[in-house]
Amino acid sequence: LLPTEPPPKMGSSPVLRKPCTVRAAFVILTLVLLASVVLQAILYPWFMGTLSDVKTNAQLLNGRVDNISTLSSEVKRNRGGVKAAGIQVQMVNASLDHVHSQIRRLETGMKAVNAQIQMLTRSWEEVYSLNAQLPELKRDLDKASALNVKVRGLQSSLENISKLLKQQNDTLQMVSQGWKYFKENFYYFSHVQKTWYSAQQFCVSRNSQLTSVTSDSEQEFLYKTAGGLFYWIGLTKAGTDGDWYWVDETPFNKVQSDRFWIPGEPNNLGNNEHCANLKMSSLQSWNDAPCDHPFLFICKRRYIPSEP
Ligand SMILES: [Ca+2]
Repeated sequence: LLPTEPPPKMGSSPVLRKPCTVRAAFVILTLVLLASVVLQAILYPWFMGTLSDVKTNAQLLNGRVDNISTLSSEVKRNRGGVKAAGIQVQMVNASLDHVHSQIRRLETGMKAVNAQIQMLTRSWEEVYSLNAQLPELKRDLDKASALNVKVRGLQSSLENISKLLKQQNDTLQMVSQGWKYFKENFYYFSHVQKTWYSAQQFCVSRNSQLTSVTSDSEQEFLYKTAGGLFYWIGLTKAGTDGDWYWVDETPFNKVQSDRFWIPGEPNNLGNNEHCANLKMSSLQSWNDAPCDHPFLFICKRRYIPSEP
């Protein structure tokens, strides 16, 4: 703040110039001091005001710095929060992926369910269609049942026809061998004469017996076929004084058989007539005769249909 010393004036002597210089310096110094005081009086308030402003600004700056620090710590805290939030976001993303996969699975399931529903719908339509056809099917079934009954009837008829044919075939075979058929029995009228016992043996060898007679019709058939010739029948006595019996084990009915004897027979002539024979061509045609007498004879075999 001190003014620079003015340069020395040229052309004066150093002795004359010395008091002037001191005064000038004194004046200048005084001026300077005054100027300094004035300046201080003027500048000091301004300087203090400026200093106060600087302090205020410094306080503001401090406050801002504090704010910045606070913000920084908050930023740090927020960073932790952001990290946690990042982890949460990752977890949420993972959950979302899981949910998406669940949704995809559900979609697949829904497609399968839809396919099943369509299939069931088609099946139901088929069932409905079949249901509509039921009355017609029932009518067809009724017809089939009726036909089945007819078929069974025809089958039964065929079986009967088959039995009859078999019977006829058996009859024809027997007839071709000389047997005669009458009311479910075959009869063989011999062409040679034998004693009663030999005749019975012959019949047995042909799977038959000397004939029994159990009805008028059978008696009529026999005597008419015999034609008046003598034929042994299967009636004989148990011992010389025993009862008459049929050799084929048919029970002998003495009362009903009386009408088949020739009147006056059996007379057991010579106490030697123990076998019976046809002698007359009539219902009353039986006679007792000696068993060892040779006569024609009649064998009888019951017709038993053979299995087809
Ligand atoms: Ca006699």
